[in-house]
Amino acid sequence: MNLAPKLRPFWQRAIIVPVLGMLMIYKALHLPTSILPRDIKAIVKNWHYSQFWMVITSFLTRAYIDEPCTFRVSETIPSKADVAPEFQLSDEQLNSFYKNGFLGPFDAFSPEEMTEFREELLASENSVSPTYGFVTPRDPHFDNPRVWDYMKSAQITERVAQLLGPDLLVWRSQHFYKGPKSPSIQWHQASTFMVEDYLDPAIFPKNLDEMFQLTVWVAVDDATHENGCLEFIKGSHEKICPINFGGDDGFYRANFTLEFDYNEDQIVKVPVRAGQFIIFTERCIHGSGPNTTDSHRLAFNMRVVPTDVAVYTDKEKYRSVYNGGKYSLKKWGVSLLRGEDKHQLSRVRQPESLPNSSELRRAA
Ligand SMILES: O=C(O)CCC(=O)C(=O)O
Ligand SMILES: [Fe+2]
Repeated sequence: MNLAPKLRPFWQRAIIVPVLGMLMIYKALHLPTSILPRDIKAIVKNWHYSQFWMVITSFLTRAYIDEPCTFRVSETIPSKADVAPEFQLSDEQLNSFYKNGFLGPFDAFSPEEMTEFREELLASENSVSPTYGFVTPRDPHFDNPRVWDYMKSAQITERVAQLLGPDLLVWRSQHFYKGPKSPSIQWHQASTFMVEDYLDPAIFPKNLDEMFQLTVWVAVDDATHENGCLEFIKGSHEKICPINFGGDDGFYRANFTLEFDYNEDQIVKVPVRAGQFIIFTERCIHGSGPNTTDSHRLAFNMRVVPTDVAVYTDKEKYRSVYNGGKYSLKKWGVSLLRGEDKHQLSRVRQPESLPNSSELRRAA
């Protein structure tokens, strides 16, 4: 079933809305889900009543962008891992992260390193992913050892550990090629479905109110006001907002507008130079402006969870709402980024590193 968030013709809505009404009643009556077709079962099992209610009462014009949840900010914000002094976040930085939902930029790689890496990424931009069997920006860390080595840089892992804990997994990465004169990536946020499909969550945190995942976004080109640096609505990570289907904005193939009130002074644009990174929670509303220049803006990200968060569990494939295509997860697995995985909740695939990469880095 294609549940891409778009405004459907009236006749389709007139069919889908009563069906969703029946599914909500089915859920409320705790009727057996094992007899239902897979996609229908997923909706009955995974959707909260508030998700059904919003879609039904709006006649399929509004929906939560992701699983509804609120973020509980605690009074004291301790660092969650002991790290070497050079990587230690100050109390001010820790507080700022929890207050705003993002932190950075931090230095990780030199602009010279990024120049070389940029050429490599551009050369592989249109090549078929050995992991998925088609051209996709998803998960370059499985097939490009340099990407994996960059992700494992202590500059990154030691900062993230203080926010998420000592034992960390990467479950997804992506490169972002924003071409010359290309449109914005509109405001969005995510919790557990991770804007991938609307049937199953991708990640399964034990407590939705906690910080259960972070994104690390690394600039390969300088990201500027002109070519579309990342932008955040500070403090918006408290709750997941609804979207209105339709509108002018487009996020890949979907078409929606996020519903939220904010003041202009809550918008923070974060220009960075090549080799710097930003850490943020995907719950914080973010996006990036249009690229108005004649050159590209390249970046890559990774999604990090503590080892007590399961990912995909038994899921074998998913249909990406935004990137398009059916992804077989046969060759996918979580990759240990730092510490140890005592929980072993998900399938594992440890990417290869470049030969002698850690020795090289230590020597540098
Ligand atoms: O690269 C961008 O402009 C958007 C990145 C983003 O949304 C993400 O990394 O979650
Ligand atoms: Fe995002």
